[in-house]
Amino acid sequence: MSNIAGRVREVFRGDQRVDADALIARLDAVRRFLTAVDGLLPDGDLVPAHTLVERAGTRLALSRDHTVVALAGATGSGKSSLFNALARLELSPVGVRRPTTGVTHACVWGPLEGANHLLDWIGVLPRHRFVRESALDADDETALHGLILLDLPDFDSVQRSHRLEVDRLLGLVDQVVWVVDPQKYADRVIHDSYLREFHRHRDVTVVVLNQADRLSPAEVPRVLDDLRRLLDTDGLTGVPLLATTAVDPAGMVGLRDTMERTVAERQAALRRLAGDVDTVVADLDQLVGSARPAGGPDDTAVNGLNRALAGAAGVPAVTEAVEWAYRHRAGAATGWPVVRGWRRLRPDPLRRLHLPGPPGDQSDPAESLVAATSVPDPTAAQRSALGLAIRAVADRAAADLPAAWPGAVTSAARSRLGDLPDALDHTIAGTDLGLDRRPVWWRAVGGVQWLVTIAAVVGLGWLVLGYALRVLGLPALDNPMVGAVPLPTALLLGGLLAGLLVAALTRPVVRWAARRARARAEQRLTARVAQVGDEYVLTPVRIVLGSYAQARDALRDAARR
Ligand SMILES: Nc1nc2c(ncn2[C@@H]2O[C@H](COP(=O)(O)OP(=O)(O)OP(=O)(O)O)[C@@H](O)[C@H]2O)c(=O)[nH]1
Ligand SMILES: [Mg+2]
Repeated sequence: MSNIAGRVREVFRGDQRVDADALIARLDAVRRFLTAVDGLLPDGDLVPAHTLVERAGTRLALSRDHTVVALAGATGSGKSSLFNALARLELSPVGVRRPTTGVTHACVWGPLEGANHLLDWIGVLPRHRFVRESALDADDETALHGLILLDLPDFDSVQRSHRLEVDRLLGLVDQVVWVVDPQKYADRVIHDSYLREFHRHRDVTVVVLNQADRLSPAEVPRVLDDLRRLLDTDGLTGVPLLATTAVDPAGMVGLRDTMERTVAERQAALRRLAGDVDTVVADLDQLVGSARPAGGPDDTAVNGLNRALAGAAGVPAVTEAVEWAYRHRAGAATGWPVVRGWRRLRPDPLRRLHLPGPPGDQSDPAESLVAATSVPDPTAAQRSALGLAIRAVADRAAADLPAAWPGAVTSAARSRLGDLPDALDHTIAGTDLGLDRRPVWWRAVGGVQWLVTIAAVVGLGWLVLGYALRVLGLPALDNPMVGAVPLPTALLLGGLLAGLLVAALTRPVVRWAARRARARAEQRLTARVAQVGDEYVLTPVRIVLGSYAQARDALRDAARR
C-alpha cells in the first residue's frame, strides 16, 4: 500500500476540528491535481475527484450554518419514527406496510429560507420540507437550530428507486445516523454495502440501535457489544453507538444530545468533506504513487535518440557529400588551370542533394528554406530504429512511474512523430555546413598554379616564336640559358612540372581537409538534429514528467490534514 493511503487510513480524528481554510486548501490541491493530469490519465479514474471538487465547492458556498443529517437504514428499522420523535411532530408517515417512506422528507430547525437552497441542491421536494420553527415549543428547540434532518427511504428496498435515492443522498449529506433494529442489525447488506464504505467518514457517522424497548434490559448491552464488534470489523472503530426507543421520549435523549452537539460544533459539513478528500486521495494515490519523478530522459536514451534521428535525417549521406564537395571545390580552386574549367562542369555533390552549392551560386536553395532537400528518405530500418529509440526514451523516463503513467509518457514522446521528417529536412537544409568560405590557402595554391601555368605558356610562346623566326630565315632569338637548358624550355617544362608537382602535393592536403570538413559538418548537423529531437520528442516527455511531479505534489498537499 502506498504511503499516502496508509497515512490517511491511520488517522482517526474523533473530535478533532477540521479547519475550513485547511479544507479549502486541500480541495484546491485536488483541483491542481486534476489540472496536472488532465488528458494524461483515464477520465474514468478521475470522476470521483471531479465530483468531490464540484460538490464540495457547492456545499461550502451554499450554507455553513446548516448541518444536514440523514437517518438511513433498512426498512422498518424506525427511521421515520425517529424523525418524527426528534421533530416532536408527525411529519413522515410511519406505517406497517413496507417500505413506507418512498421519498426523502426534511425537517428544518430554524427558518426555512436559509435552508431552501441547500434542500434544492440536495433534491428534497418542497412539499416534503417541514419547519420546526413554527411549532409552539420552538424555544425548546433552539439547541437544534441549523439542523436539517432527513428521513431517507430504505436502502435495502425492493424498490430500486429507493436505493438510488439513498445512494445519491449519502453522497451529499453532512452526517449519517445509521438506524438498525434488534432483528436486522447484523444484516450483511448494511455492513458490506454501506457501513464499510463509510470507514473514512467515521467522525460523521452515528449508529443507533433503535427499538431497544423490544429487548430486555439485560439484552441491550449484549446486542450493543455485538454490534460494536461488527462496526470494528467495518472499520468504524470509535463511532458513537446508541440505543434508542422512538416510541418513548426518554429513549431519545442520547440521540438528541448527539444531534445538539453536532449542530453546535458546525463541523459536520467540514468533516464530511474532509472524509471525502481522504477517500479520493487514497483512491488516486495508486495512480501517482510515491516515485520520485525523473528530471527528464536519461543520457543513454537521448544519445540513442540522437543517433537514430541523425540516421533518419540522412546525416551520413550529407556528410559524405560534404567531403566530396570539399574535394570537388578544392580541386576546382587549386587544380591545374587548364583542366579547372572541365572540373567545374561536373555537378557539385551537395547541389545534387539540393543543399547549398558553391559560394556565389545564385540558385542556392539554402536561401529559401521552404525548399526541402533531396536527401534520401529514411529506410525502413532507419524508421524502425527511430521508433525504438523514441520508445526507449519514453521507457527510461517513465521507468519509476506508476502503471498509469508510462502510456502517457510514450504518447507524448510520439505525439509529434508525424512532424519529424519535415522538421529534420528543414534543419538539414538550414544547417551551415561550413563550406561557404573559400579557404585562403586555396587561393594561394590557385595563384601559384596560375603563375606556373603562365610561365609554361610564356615558355611555349617563346619557343614557338623562335621556331617561326627560324622558319622565316630571320635572325634567331638569343635564348638565355638556365644551366644547360634554354630559358624558354625551362619555363615550359618547369611550368608544367611545377603545376603537376603542386597538384600532387595539394591532393593529400585536400583529402585531409575534406575529412575535417566532413567531421565539422557532422558535428553541426548532429547538434541541430539533436535540437529537433529535443523540441519534438524530449520536450513533450519533460512536460508529462513535469505534470507527474505537479500531480504528485498536489496529491501530497491534498493528503495533508
Ligand atoms: N416498539 C417500537 N416500535 C418502533 C420503534 N421505532 C419504530 N417502530 C415501529 O416500527 C415500524 C416501522 O417504523 P418506521 O418508522 O416506519 O420505519 P422506517 O425505517 O421509516 O421504514 P421505511 O420507511 O419503510 O424505510 C412502525 O410500526 C413503528 O411504529 C421503536 O423504537 N420501538
Ligand atoms: Mg420511513
